[in-house]
Amino acid sequence: TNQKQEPKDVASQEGTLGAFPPDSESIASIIKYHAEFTPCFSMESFGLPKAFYATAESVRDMLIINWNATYEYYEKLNVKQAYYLSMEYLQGRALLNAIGNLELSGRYAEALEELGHNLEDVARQEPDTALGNGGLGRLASCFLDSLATQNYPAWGYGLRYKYGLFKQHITKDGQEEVAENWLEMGNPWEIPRNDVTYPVKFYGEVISGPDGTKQWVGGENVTAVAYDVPIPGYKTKTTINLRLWSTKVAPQEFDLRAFNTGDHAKANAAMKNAEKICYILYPGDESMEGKSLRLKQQYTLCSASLQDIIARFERRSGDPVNWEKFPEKVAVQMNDTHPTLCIPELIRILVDVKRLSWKEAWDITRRTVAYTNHTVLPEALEKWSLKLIQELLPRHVEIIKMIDEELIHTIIAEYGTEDTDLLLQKVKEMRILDNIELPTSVLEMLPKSEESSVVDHIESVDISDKKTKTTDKGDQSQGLYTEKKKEVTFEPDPKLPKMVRMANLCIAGGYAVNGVAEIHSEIVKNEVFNDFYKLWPEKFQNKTNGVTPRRWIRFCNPDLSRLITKCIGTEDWVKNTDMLVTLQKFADNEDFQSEWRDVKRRNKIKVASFLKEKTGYLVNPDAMFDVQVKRIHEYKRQLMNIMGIVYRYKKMKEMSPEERKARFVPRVCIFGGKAFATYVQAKRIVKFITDVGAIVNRDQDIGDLLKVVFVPDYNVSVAEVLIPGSELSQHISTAGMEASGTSNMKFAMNGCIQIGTLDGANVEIREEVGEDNFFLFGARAEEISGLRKQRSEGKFVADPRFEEVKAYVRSGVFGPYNYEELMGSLEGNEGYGRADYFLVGYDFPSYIECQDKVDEAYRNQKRWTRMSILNTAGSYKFSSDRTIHEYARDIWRIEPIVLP
Ligand code: HBZ
Repeated sequence: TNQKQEPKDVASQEGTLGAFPPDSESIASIIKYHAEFTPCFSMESFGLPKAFYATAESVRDMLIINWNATYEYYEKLNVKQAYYLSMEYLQGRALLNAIGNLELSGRYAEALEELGHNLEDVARQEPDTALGNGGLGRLASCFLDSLATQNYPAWGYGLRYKYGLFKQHITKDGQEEVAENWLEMGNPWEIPRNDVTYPVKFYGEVISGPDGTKQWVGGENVTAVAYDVPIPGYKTKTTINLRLWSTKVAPQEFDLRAFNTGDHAKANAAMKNAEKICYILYPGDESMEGKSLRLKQQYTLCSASLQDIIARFERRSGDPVNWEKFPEKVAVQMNDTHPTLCIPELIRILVDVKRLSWKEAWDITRRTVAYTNHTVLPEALEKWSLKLIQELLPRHVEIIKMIDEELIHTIIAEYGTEDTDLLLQKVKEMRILDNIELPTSVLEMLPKSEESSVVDHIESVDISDKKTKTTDKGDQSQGLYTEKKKEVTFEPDPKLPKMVRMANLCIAGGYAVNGVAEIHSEIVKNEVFNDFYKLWPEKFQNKTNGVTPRRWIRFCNPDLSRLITKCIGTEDWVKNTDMLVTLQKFADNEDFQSEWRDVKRRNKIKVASFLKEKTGYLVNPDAMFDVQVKRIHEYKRQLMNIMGIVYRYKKMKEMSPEERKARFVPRVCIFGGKAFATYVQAKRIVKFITDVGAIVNRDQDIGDLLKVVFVPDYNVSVAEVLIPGSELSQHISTAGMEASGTSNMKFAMNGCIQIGTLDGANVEIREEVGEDNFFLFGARAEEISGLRKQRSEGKFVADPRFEEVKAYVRSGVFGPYNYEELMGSLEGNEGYGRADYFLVGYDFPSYIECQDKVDEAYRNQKRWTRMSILNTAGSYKFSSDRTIHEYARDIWRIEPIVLP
């Protein structure tokens, strides 16, 4: 028969942390079993790709045992579960993380040795799971690790994009994007659940029943299929789930008749249309086309996940279902506004399908859903065209309109109808719907048009009738996120699109709203969403981000981890980072310092060989490794970094070799990060950095004193190599613009000292590691708007050193490429993306002066090592275990459940 033989070792496993963890011999036999019986590769050889695949499948077996046990236990106890809904997860590689969490790394290394392979080489075969753009997606992945490790009953929901974040090639023209086909060889970690499917509908129409019920009918139907990715906790049996949805054509949509009559194109169209939804990750950070597809993606995530959550709730409650209890069993966290449609979708299911009243459904929703904000940049706050939503999701528009109406009534209750000017201004700014007439129920409460002072100047407007004549009011409807305009009118401007502001919907529909670092949460409360804060102060919270110490110290930096464990006397710090504070006592201990430096040097050597392999550049491991890795964005100011380097280079060139050596510490300046494909200015910055590198790196006068390297295709795995081997890391965003940052935390954990502005989590990192161990420069958040104003009034006088750098670049030293757009963006008085909106020129002098202090500190290696140790010691707060604990306690109200 072709029946598969289950190897005894797996079948008899009581979970990998049970009484009999497999020894290396049985692991080797399980790996061989998979290579033979679940082959994804040809049979002749047992090369590295096949070895990786079979190894991963053997690990997956163990994870499935724990996954099942966890699932059954939650089911039995009917516990409250949190669900993290995110359009992005940046999981990176899973193999070393999984066997590390299962405490089987040593045995796996031995097993593979027996089979003729080296574990590290095998692990490098794994492609990065890059279903995200940057910080927001990586945060979601760190959260999953912390949830599992701390035994919290929680799941992640996301989309299984066929193509993840693009691969970045660096060519002579700068960045080139190449599709990332991460599923090409199959994905050993996923468990397809062909029986877990839900219908997802688009378009169609809403029909009303005689009893006032609504039905959404017709349209296009696709099927969402669940793919489960087990997420193991560290040293615990708890294995939670990341459920990713893929889409396929719904059976009724496939036109067999067309196919049979030879119209293959027609028959295929529906299939392609359905599959297209999960083809490709939407690259964030900037707007682009394909909006309808993106909205379909967002809705697919919300609809499939909620149907799944509701089905589980119903199954676990038994008959009859008490819907009142839904919020006691379910908490839904929206990772930014991308899953906002959760709100109307939950209401739709409860009202249209489960037949609850509007009031009941709205009440349940407002006790179930919570929202995390990750940005205050006006252009990044999502707005959707009402027309598009109307077309795609007609029933949801009705629901959103009802929520909007309810919100307006709340605003009226708050401000009264006495001062119409004020009331209308608040309504206009806080409404969910932008540039849309007011609902009749609201108009009825307001004084008639002729009594209203604000509409005096508008001719022939009959508000109660909603017939309006238009006047040219310019850009008023954009008022909420940009400048507040004084004039308030009722009538929509036909020249402006009607929009839905997703953040406003999240705040109205969610029971909690949180920012991701203290300074960011303050800006959310006191500036961007201040009106909402005044209305519902109890909703607003801060949850400072964190990163998992498993991936970001224990596994990526084994040498440092060993040293820390030796110093603390236990490995428990990996689960309880508060213990890292103990390192403070050893900061001045010479022996400890010297061991600490040795570890760093070994990691730097690894970085050096990595750079050689990826870029061809040879760097000196004794130079200071100075790193800026993150998405390329103007507000993150990679441009300031490279201009600082150009200044340094120019000064070096002006000096004699002796002077140069005495004045500057040798540095290897490393950049990495992807620019959004159509973000032209960001791509120019990439090109500029690589051009500077090309000139500086071959300059014989300079030699090892300065190297500039752009690492291509920065991703999670590259970060795991670079961060442990870095010494200085740059977090230099214009103050008030970086919500939190999370790589700053990873660098601190790995003993890197930061140069940074008082922005995002830098503020808290500096507090914890101590002012003396952080290189601070630049304007503060509260000064920024004043500085921009000064500039627009032509009052800014640039530092001569800044002028000198611009002129030097323009002189053509770095090649024939036209840097005019880059340099020009730093000049003039007006406009976003121009007139040095990000204040590079203003901060430049304090930045380069601060860099001198960095050199000075580095010359004294004892001082530097002390700073480095104190950074690791002070990083204890930035474990995502702490963050998740706070979410669980303050927002989700869930308790850890330890499996028996
Ligand atoms: O979220 C980042 C913030 O910029 C960063 O400061 C913070 O630490 C991190 C986690 O809280 N935001 C993003 O990464 N945002 C995106 O990647 C994004 C993705 C899709 C979009 C918009 C933004 O449509």
